[in-house]
Amino acid sequence: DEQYDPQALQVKWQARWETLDPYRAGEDAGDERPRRYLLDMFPYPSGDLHMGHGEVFAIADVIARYWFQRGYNVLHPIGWDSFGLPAENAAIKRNAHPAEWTYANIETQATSFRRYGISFDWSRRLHTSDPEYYRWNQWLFNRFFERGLAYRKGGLVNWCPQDQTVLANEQVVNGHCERCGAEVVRRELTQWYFKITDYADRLLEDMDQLGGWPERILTMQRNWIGRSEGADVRFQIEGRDEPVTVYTTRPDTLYGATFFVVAADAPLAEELCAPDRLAELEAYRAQVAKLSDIERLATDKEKTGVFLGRYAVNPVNGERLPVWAADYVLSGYGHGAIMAVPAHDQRDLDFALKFSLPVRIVVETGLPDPAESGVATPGEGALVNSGPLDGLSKTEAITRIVEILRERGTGDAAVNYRLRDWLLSRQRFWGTPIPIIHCPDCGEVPVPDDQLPVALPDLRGEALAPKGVSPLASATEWVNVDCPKCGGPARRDTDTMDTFVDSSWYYLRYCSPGYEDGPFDVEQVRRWGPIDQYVGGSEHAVLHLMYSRFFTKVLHDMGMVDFTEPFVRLLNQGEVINQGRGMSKSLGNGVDLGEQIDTYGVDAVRLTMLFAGPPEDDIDWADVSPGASQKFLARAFRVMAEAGAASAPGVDATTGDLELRKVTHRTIDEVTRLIESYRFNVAIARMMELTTAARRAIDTGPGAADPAVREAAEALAVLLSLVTPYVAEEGWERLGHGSTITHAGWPVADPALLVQESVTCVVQVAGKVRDRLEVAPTISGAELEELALASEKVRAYLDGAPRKVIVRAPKLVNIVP
Ligand code: ANZ
Ligand code: ZN
Repeated sequence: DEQYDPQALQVKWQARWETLDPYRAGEDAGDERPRRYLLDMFPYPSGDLHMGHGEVFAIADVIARYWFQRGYNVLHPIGWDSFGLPAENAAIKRNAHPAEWTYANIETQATSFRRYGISFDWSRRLHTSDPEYYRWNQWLFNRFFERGLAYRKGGLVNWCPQDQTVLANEQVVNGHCERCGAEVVRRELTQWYFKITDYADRLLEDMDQLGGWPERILTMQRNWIGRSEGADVRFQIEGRDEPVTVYTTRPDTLYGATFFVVAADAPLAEELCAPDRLAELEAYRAQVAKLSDIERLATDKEKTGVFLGRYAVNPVNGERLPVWAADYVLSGYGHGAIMAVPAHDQRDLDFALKFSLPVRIVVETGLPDPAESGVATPGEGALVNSGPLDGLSKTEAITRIVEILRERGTGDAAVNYRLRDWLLSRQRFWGTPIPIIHCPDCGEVPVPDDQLPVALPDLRGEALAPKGVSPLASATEWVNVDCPKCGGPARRDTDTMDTFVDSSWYYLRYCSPGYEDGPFDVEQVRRWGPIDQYVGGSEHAVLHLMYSRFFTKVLHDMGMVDFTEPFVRLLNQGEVINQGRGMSKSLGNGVDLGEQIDTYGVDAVRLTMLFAGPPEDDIDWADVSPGASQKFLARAFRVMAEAGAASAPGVDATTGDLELRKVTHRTIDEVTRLIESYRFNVAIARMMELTTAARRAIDTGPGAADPAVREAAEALAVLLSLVTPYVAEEGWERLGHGSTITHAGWPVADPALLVQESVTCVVQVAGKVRDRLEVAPTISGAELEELALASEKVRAYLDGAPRKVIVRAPKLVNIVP
């Protein structure tokens, strides 16, 4: 039977793979095969797999299957990032437990993954919402706590009024909650933090190990960390003992400072405020509290502020600078206060012009006067109006002013970061309980390791409704415990961890998923780590991908992993869109992965995903044709089936048709290089050409029984096995091979058959064919003309120089005598 029936192949081969278990990683320590670790960002169980999953998992699977064929011992695990808000919101709506929704969706996705033919090692499956997993989140929290890397502090935090929980800075996108889109507000709360700022420099420096990452992601991380160099300058405030320090990247402009600004929401504003202006400040603060940092920093925002009735003293020239409170200075950045240099900083200039404050140029840039143009001049130039700095360049002036400040004890060089500590506590239920007990006498006491996990209490439905404090607080019996230290009455911490904690180390757990003596077996991680190739979306650029790097470094410092970067290479796939736009319910342009598979078959859908373009590019489903993919696969299937029926394995290919052999070996050679460089779409185009060549050899060439046809068909099966495993398996079986194609071995191109192909060029004299030349397909017009005119057969018809030569390289030369 030579009918291509994708659904029948799926049923047949899925069952075989279940029994053969061909994708299990070799665990034997004596296994000498080189190891490779491939990882897809694990899915969130929000429902069934969608088109985006279809793309990313197909991409990663090509790489895994290529490594299998090359003989590597491959680790390609799967698990679920199964804590999080959607499950909780669904549970409230349905008066159920979040676990019900979560684990049902996990089963749905697992079934779809198996059908989709992804080469996972299922024996390593994990779910972060299992107590066996989150126990180790708690264990790791305790280690961080011991090292001073987990701490609690009060301060202004981002609060999502919709989800009723705090958010990390990384989860606030343009002032809105990353999850639900609600506008984030600021609240004063005591929360748990991880001290990621201690690792800011290493997160930057170690980027030189990340040559295999997209430059775009590195840039985003670099900007997020936001390291800048400058100086801390201490200003005395009239009528106050304590000086106030400001951070500036431009200490060279110190003589150009004409006023002084503190963040309106900082406690300092209140401290510095003259008593008769307090009411005005309070009113202003109420207005500022409604704004996000992004809005406050926006350059086009109308400047606002209040004068505090006080003066700061410039440490280098004794000038009195009026002190203002304004929203464009942030409380959480630098020292929450600035020296304002309106001539050379646009925000300061906007403020100065609004409130009629002086503008003094101290860097001569040759540009129009900022006070008149309204445009600040932040560029380079010679210093003026700056006493000892006059005439110096910006760099010289910075060095000099830092020396001066240091001598006088009023300042020093300083480095500043935009990166803030990672706020990790959440006031929601479906996450890892923070393993801390609050004791009135002993303070924060970690739950002893041997009492972990601190399992979630059994709450469901209404009890989970967001109310601003964690739902765990209502589980009285769970909350009230004895202090592990003094035995006195104490209370459990009722917050849960940000789910990004779960994903910060899951890749290590896969190396020893059942391990019970720690989060992972150090020995196994040494064997498999770091991850050779990570595949996933770029939406995690400064979230998961930054947190994971941080965790790895801490674990390195604890002596638990011997590398400092978890992901050697990173591939960010594009999105699957439809009609030029992201798929969404409101646009009604959603495409369902399951339906596509039902219609065209798994292989055709996978092929379509990969053939659409380079993996980094978006795929517009309106522009692709899974139907055409299916037709191609039917042709490929028939080539393999006919070759299989006409000859047996083991024939001597060297006796086969030379033309077809050349095509086969050239295809192998090119596809190898294309797969290595992740140009899967071009590799597939080559496979299509090979199929066409084999078809032609069967129909109009030496016939199906020719050894070259078998050679072509066998190569085609293995090449296709990376992309379309079902048809490849069936073809391989029809070609007379047993077991599974997964480890058949990558074909090797014979260099002798890679010599460049030639084309026949027809040479005409006065419209009649006089010679045929075998030439390289890439020959230039000039070369070809020279060859044609040198031909004896042509010269016999020429009497001296021709009147005209028309060259159509490489196929035709027409000579007019
Ligand atoms: C004086 C000055 C003159 C500045 C000049 C810039 C240009 P980065 O590079 O992002 O670190 N700044 C300091 N603390 C601030 C805060 N809490 N809120 C808002 N702005 C703050 O930026 C450092 C610069 O941002 C500092 O250098 C300061 O303005 C401002 F011609 O000081 B500069
Ligand atoms: Zn105690």
